[in-house]
Amino acid sequence: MSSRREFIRISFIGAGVLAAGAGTYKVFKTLSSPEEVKKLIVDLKRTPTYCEVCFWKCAGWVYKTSEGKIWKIIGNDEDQHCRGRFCPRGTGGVGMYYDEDRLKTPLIRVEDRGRQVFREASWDEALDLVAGKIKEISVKYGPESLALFTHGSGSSYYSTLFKALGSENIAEPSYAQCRGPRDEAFFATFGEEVYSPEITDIRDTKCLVLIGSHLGENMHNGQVQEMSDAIDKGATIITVDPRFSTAAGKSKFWLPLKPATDIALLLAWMHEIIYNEYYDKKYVEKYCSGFDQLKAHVKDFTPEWAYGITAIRPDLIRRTAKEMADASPAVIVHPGRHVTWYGDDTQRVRAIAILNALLGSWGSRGGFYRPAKFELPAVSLPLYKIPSKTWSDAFPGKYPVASSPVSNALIEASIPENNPGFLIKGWFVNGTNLMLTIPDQTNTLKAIQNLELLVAVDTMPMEITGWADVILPECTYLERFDALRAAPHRKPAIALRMPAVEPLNNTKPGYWIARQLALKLGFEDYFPYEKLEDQLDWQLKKIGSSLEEMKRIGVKTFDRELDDLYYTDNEIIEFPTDSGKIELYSTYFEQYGFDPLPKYVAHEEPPPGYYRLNYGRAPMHTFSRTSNNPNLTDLMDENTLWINPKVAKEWGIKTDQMVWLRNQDEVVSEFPVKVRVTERIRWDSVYMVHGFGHARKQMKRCYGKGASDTQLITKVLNDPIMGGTGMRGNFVTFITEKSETEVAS
Ligand SMILES: Nc1nc2c(c(=O)[nH]1)N[C@H]1C(S)=C(S)[C@@H](COP(=O)(O)OP(=O)(O)OC[C@H]3O[C@@H](n4cnc5c(=O)[nH]c(N)nc54)[C@H](O)[C@@H]3O)O[C@H]1N2
Ligand SMILES: Nc1nc2c(c(=O)[nH]1)N[C@H]1C(S)=C(S)[C@@H](COP(=O)(O)OP(=O)(O)OC[C@H]3O[C@@H](n4cnc5c(=O)[nH]c(N)nc54)[C@H](O)[C@@H]3O)O[C@H]1N2
Ligand code: SF4
Ligand SMILES: [Mo]
Repeated sequence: MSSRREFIRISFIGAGVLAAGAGTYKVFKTLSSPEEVKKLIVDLKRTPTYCEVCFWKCAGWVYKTSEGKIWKIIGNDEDQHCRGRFCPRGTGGVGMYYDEDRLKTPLIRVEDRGRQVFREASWDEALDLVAGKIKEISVKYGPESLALFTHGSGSSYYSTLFKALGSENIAEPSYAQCRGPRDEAFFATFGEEVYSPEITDIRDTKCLVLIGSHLGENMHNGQVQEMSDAIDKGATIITVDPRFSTAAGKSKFWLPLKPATDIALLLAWMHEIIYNEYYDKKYVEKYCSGFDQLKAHVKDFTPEWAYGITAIRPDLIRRTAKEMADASPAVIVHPGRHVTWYGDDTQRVRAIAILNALLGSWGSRGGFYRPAKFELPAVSLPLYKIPSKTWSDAFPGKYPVASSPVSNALIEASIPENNPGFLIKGWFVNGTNLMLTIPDQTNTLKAIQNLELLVAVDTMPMEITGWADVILPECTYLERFDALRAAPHRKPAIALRMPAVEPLNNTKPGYWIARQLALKLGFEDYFPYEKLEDQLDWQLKKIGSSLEEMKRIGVKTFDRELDDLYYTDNEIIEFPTDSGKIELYSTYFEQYGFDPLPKYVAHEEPPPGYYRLNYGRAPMHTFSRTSNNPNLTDLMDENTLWINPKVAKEWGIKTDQMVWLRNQDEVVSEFPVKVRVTERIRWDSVYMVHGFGHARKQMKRCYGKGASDTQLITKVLNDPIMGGTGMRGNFVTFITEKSETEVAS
């Protein structure tokens, strides 16, 4: 098979609530959109949007008061992503607009990096400076020495600009810090990935297996609502998590495995399912290749073998394997989303993909459905220059299966000591707070210090902006048009985002910023529309709609071309893999020198007195982006450190006590964090919610609140297959008292 890098198959066809943990439920209930509220406000002026508080991109309505102030955002009933209800974060998105600490005007650094002193500038001056520097770097070192780090809706505009410049160094943290291993693992197995929103048919499932996916805290809206429905309909939930997550509280089986041992459990499940002949024989015979090799491979991986590794009792492994088999094919072993944990993540998710194939869930009702995506007409642009070097030439041969640029590889390529094939000299950072997003902060700073240009486009004075030479303030999603949302789902659909209000202060939409830079750089042909809304109207008219119509309805859903949400009995399917089959044995990985079948390899354990640093999500926050949001800080204004009672007793630590953390590399948390003593975490780990411990005083509400997991993730377990940054191999110990000088430093 040709590498996915050259060949990404677009395989789309044709054009709640989790009543989990009382806390989650209550928040969702009070903040979402009860019918009474909807009735009350239906006559008021409303504008459509899709949410930018996370990447589920729920479509909703923004309502304003009679004075024209944004009052409330609620879900659009027509939208498959949210089914008429927003999650607490989406509802609280209004706070992004009202946050008084927002960036207000372009800023230019006046002192060296590290001394965060800026002066205000006009857009013209700031953009002239950026365009001039981009041109200079591009001429001096070649356009490949420029890298774009980007996340969120604006990505497409800056990507166009970069491709016009001749650089394909365009990385999103949602690949190598998030779902990259999963995408490559499913691609190797089925020739297809699981997309976003995931194509999990949770609505109709009889058994949902969550391996570290903490739905209910991970508040991906549609999935959480469908999970709640499935539970109501009697589905079995099996949660594998060393922590008693909200989802574990809703599960028939909670398997509190020893961290980092999932592959052993997955192999034992395969053993049970194959050797008891629980697997879907017809499906496997018809669609899969490599069964005999898999059978031989898992021969010795008995539940007893796995017990010694995972601490999950053999009878529990057997019962849960049977439970999955009984539900087959209406069973989902969830692929997860943030899967960059231990460096063997692609192989772990491969094991998950194989298990789904054995159970016949791929293409089955209650398993994985076939997505449909609306293909919008594209504006024709001049051809892009073919770059002479791309990100993979920086370290030839590294991460051969990565199908998207690896953000951390671009950072490595910005450090001369690493002897990259070419050196990156300028970063353009849009909508990603790299300092809290990429592990090993010292390394990121080292890279930054070698740059000749760092531009940050953001809405808030986040950590990354402090290191920028030029800060460009974007207006929030509530104040701008963006590209039409056309994400895959059961039915093809499109959604419109338009401004509910004028941009506050001197902020501008992403499209405008990218286009102005393009004009200054001589690439106006790539941005043929002065205003994005004119382009949207052109696209919409081509498909028989219009901007006017979309302003009225917000979301337009289309029928599928064929009635083929699931495979049918007589269907002959050629999977886009080498063999045309679902590859239980991956010839694709083998070809690149990686294990064709997943293996369990033991990971390092915490040294005495240290605990594995575990992290995750809270229902009312998204990463670091919401920590200063006035509405959401009202609900949760700091993270806490979960400690098992046994450990707390050993250390004499009590709930609400403040502690600092020191990791295996002697890094001490900048701020103390409040302890929560709870049985819900194993004795060998501690847990905190990601996104807190902000160090910028400009963000008054969140400065110094809680601790930053990222600061303590100095050891990165790189996935050799696709470059993912495994972040769960860090160990911390407690500092219960710090001298005043230590605290001040
Ligand atoms: N330690 C640790 N690291 C992680 C994770 C973790 O759990 N722990 N999670 C990983 C995962 S799964 C992911 S997907 C990534 C997420 O990584 P990021 O997307 O970088 O996460 P955020 O911290 O939310 O940073 C978003 C930035 O965008 C800005 N922003 C918000 N809205 C807009 C907008 O409309 N326009 C612009 N221009 N900027 C905007 C915010 O102010 C913020 O600075 O992080 C990864 N890194
Ligand atoms: N509220 C909210 N929801 C979000 C987000 C958000 O910021 N806020 N971000 C969204 C994004 S981009 C992503 S990628 C997802 C991420 O969310 P998910 O993909 O669901 O989860 P992870 O962050 O990978 O995993 C967190 C869980 O893994 C468990 N865990 C830790 N170590 C192990 C282990 O060794 N084995 C097993 N089996 N489990 C382990 C933790 O205890 C925790 O419960 O969330 C999405 N949803
Ligand atoms: S899940 Fe919540 S935060 Fe994410 S897009 Fe939907 S409403 Fe917004
Ligand atoms: Mo993510």
